Amino acid sequence: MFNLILFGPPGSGKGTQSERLISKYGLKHLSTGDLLRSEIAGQTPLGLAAKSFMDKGQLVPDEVVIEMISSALDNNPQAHGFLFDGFPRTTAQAEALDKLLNQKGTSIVVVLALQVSERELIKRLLNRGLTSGRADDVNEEIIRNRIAEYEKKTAAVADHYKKYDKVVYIHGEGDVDEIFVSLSREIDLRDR
Ligand code: B4P
Repeated sequence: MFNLILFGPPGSGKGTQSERLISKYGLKHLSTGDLLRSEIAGQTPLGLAAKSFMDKGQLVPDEVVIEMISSALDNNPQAHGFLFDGFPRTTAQAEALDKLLNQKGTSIVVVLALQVSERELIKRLLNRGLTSGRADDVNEEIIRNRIAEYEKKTAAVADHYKKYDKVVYIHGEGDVDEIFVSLSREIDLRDR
């Protein structure tokens, strides 16, 4: 089983590159952002609770997100591997993920970390806000909150996986196709 984490700050291209990678490698895409937005659209109790955090640019509580991923793993027993997008976002989430995968006799093979400057992140997210309808993309203050949450809580996830020598940094600015080639090269290097 080939499991990878696509890692990086908000707007670094995780969603964009995930779409391409799952179609090339046949992985099951697990995006906590997408899962949460679908709970919001369905007006479920989980979605209603998550919305207040997301609209402010804050992280949703760990236990909510971990439970959601745990169910998604259980619901996809036939998957050849998972691409985790936007998860884990805290060290507690990373430890929980390692444990869940371990119980299934598997683990994370590689963490591909996209690097993009803050100026470019803000530009991309404001631009997406023009058409996405996402409440967390329209306002620069909320975008800055999301980047601050990333620095405060999420950057440490890379340190967690560095202990196991699993992190590879990828330059995430420039042509989407070229970034995809760089990501694919790292996946191809690791025996599937
Ligand atoms: P996410 O849905 O994960 O939102 P994101 O980080 O903004 O997405 P992404 O990084 O994938 O966007 P992309 O670059 O593809 O999370 C939203 C919220 O959900 C969080 O703030 C949090 O509240 C909550 N949440 C999610 N997961 C959670 C968790 N595990 N724990 C707690 N809370 C959680 O796209 C950005 C834009 O850049 C697009 O418009 C794209 O077209 C553009 N772009 C991409 N690549 C480009 C390139 N190379 N050049 C130019 N533009 C590019």
